[in-house]
Amino acid sequence: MNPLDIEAIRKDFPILQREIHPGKQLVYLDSAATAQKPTRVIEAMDRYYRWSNANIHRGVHVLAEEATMLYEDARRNVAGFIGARDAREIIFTRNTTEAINLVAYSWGRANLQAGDVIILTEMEHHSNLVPWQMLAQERQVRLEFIPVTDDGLLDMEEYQKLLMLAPKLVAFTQMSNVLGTINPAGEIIRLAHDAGAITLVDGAQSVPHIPVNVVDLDVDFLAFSAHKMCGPMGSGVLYGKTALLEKMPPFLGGGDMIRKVMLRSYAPNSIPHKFEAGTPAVAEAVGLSAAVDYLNSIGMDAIAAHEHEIVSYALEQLNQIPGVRILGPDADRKGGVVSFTLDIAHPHDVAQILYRHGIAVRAGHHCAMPLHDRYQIPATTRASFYIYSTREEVDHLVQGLEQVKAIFG
Ligand code: C6P
Repeated sequence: MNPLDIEAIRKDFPILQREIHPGKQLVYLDSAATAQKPTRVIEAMDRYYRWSNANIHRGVHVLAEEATMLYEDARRNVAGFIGARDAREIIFTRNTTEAINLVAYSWGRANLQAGDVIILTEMEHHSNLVPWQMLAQERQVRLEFIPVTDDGLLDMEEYQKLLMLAPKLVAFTQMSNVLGTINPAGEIIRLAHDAGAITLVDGAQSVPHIPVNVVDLDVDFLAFSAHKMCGPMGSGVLYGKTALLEKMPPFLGGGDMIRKVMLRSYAPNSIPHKFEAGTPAVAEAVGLSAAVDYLNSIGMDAIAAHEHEIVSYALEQLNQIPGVRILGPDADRKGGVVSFTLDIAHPHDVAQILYRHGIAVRAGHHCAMPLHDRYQIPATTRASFYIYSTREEVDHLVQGLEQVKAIFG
């Protein structure tokens, strides 16, 4: 595979040219929090508002027709991107969090009773934890967790034991936002199905970075966010198999999700509209579609290969710094995320000093508190990479950490 032309790619992202301090250009190592946006996405949204803005599925004028067409084209484009057979299986949400809540409220409340078991993992983001905890409290559903090993992998033997509890649902992240671990999603799903469970994959970190095909995976629900894949904030996706979505009750009530309304009752619309109440984020769907085109023009295999190269280099370099402890597995089982601690400084202080050098990283628990508890550390500093990340940026990070050591040592 040809390596990416990173210099050309970086020119697509205006923000990367920004000087953060005099003479210090931005080194953006926080793409797991949100990715930067290429000109193509910014322009697609700008064009929509300048030229086609209208409410959709309602008007008869040309603007309404164009806006509706753009919104439904975006749905088809997203379906193609993840290999869905039918665009009706794509529900637009605000983000991954809302997509998972939709499943917990709609599927969960219609299908789960006291004593039913849901299997999650110890490495979940709060978004794939709290909605199930809320459901568990309300319905006395039992939550069980696949343990995480010391080197940041899921303990598959323990998983097989948990499956003997006949769970109704197995919900897990395909890629950890802290450890970077890429979980064996296909195998987890196959085993869950053999045990009679349905599956939900949190694809917030995987869909932007590695090829994901819902038919190959045979996953029942997949949730992800546009803003982590070069698209806008306020746009997310829930993929669901047609047979499941059709049986599920609506999530939110209001306009567009109905076929007919009487004073005391309503008849729901067909999928996907049944799950999209109210005026949707049309410009954001247009932006997401432009992001999909952008990622396709580069190729998801090439993106994954580039990030693998950068993360391998980062691990090699950071491992040479005494006092640095890196969480998670080796580069072969990891996406572009490196979370670490430094023995002599708090993660927040590390991030602050790196920022003085123009390097943007994230410090804290990264919305995965139970995972940090598992490793008995309150917080980590996290560097995360994307298509536009370079080896030189990793070198800046290493130099920045030397500065931190000089200050605290
Ligand atoms: N993680 C991070 O810095 P939303 O906020 O709904 O777009 O995505 C939630 C979410 C769900 N699952 C995983 C694995 C995630 O990483 C995230 C978002 C960001 O790690 C913001 S906390």
